[in-house]
Amino acid sequence: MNQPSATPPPENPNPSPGESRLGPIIRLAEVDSTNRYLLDAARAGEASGTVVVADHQSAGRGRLGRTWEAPVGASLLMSVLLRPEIAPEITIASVHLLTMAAGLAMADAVEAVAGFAPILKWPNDLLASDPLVGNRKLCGMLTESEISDGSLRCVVVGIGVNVQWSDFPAELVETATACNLVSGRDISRDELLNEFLDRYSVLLNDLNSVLSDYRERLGTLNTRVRIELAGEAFEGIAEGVTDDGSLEVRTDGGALRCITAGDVVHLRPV
Ligand code: BT5
Repeated sequence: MNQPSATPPPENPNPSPGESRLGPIIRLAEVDSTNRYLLDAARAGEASGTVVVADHQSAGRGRLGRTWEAPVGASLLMSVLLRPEIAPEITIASVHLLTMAAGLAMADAVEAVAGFAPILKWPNDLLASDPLVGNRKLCGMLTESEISDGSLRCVVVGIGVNVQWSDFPAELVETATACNLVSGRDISRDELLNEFLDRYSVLLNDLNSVLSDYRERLGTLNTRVRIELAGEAFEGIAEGVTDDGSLEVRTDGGALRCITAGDVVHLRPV
């Protein structure tokens, strides 16, 4: 692995007292996983707010043991370390707000930098809609928490966004897209990173409206969905998101099911 280089955050240089500030930014040419790197750094005492960005991951982590794949320079690959002091109202039960806030901040950052508004998909994806091929995955998020003695020690929010990529491997060619493909021009990972960090800092300072903003903007709601759980799949209408972040789905039989973890496929709006 190359030596990391740390740069102070260019954004939000004069935060008010009590206001959170993200940074420094540790830049790595190559790492197995920015989440793994930052979780280990957190155990060794790394400060809250530290951001890790890599040009390439050899073992990028997805949810449920899956992987995040991207060639060198194609995805913005980043993780943010948050300790409770940066967002004091966060508890083990409300960590999902940090991921929802990251999704909102990244959707706005993509719109500012690439000129299109991604669709938020439960639990933590951004999709880009293409009139010819439908919705494709632009961004995935993986939040990992460290808990000891029943207390939340730290949270690492990991985000992968396809920024500048045209030649997808066979396994992603029908499901993934990238900012440059949707906007039709080159997009800078650094610009997207800075726009994201500015917005995320603001949301972290006031998480009160995150859940309602997320509900309002979640493309999954009022959509016919297929829910894929371990060993089971069913269809229904996504009707709501509970305060603890679960997805409420009305099945075709009329029951309301609460999904805490699983995969969702957007079928069509209702
Ligand atoms: C996710 O998991 O979408 C979470 C991805 C988080 C990646 C970031 S990168 C920086 C940070 N450090 C890490 O180690 N991870 C985080 P999931 O919902 O399980 O989706 C994974 C699935 O998405 C894979 O099984 C593939 O089908 C697909 N996939 C993999 N790479 C992709 C890509 N670049 N673009 C679109 N889809 C991809």
